[in-house]
Amino acid sequence: MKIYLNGKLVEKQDAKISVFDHGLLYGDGVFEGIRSYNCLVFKLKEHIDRLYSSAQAIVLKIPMSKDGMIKAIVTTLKANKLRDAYIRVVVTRGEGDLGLDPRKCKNPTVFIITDKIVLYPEELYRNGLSIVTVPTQRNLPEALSPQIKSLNYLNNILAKIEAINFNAEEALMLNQNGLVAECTGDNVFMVKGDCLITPPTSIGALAGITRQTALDLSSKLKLKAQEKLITRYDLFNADEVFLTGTAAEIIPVVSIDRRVIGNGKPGKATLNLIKEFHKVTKTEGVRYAL
Ligand code: PXG
Repeated sequence: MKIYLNGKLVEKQDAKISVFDHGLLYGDGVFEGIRSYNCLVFKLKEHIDRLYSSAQAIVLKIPMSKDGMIKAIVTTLKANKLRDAYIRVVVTRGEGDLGLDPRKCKNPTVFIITDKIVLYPEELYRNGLSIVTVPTQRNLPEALSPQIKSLNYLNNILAKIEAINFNAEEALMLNQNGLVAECTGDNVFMVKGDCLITPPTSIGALAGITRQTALDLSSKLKLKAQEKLITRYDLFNADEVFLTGTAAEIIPVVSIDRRVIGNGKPGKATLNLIKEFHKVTKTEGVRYAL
């Protein structure tokens, strides 16, 4: 497996970075998770724009242009002969000393890993996920913007541990006001009547790219898309609930806190949305040849 590391393709065993890299010492860096489907990189421009916005927000200058980054991603995919891939792009502050001061880090570290994707097991797409509300709240947006896809995912990892401890697949995270924010690596949606509802990003949810795709597809499903504050009460009374994310795509939720959602089976709107989503991933994206 070839890894892109600071301008070169290297073998996996040679893809090493310094223990003084601030990405490791302080979680000082940003990342993106992207997918390619049959040689089409899905929403590549959107992911690259978000990566550069995350970097801008932490005053990190990515040492290459957006076009250069796109070329590096495609080069890595080709080198690994991957038609379908999960692409992880990481930019760290780089090597510094044992102090927070980012001025000591002269060269950001850039690496790109392309690998086969491990999805949730197929039966969960057919039967739906069970999720639980966890005690760990989403980071306060006033303290650290949830729009920054930073290398510090401890907030989400603690939530994931709590979900696993309760034998659930995913954690439903609330914000400081008890409002539904998102899951640990996915946005949350509900269907009620003819409305497709997701919380606004201002309450502490990432502006997910799959989330936006689902909102864009709502009219095809004759659903009215709404960004609205939602509580657990709303989810318990929803017809359908599902999650969206680059890794999970669109996955139905059939139980929350061991309470059955809707009729306990993946709903019609969710299943139709999954179909429409697959159509988009088959036809849209940045094409590369192997
Ligand atoms: N919320 C959070 C907190 C995320 O990290 C999403 C929502 C979904 O966004 P996209 O743009 O992917 O639709 C994410 C996505 C993974 C993984 O490998 C995914 C994410 C982060 C870390 C790991 O499953 N992010």
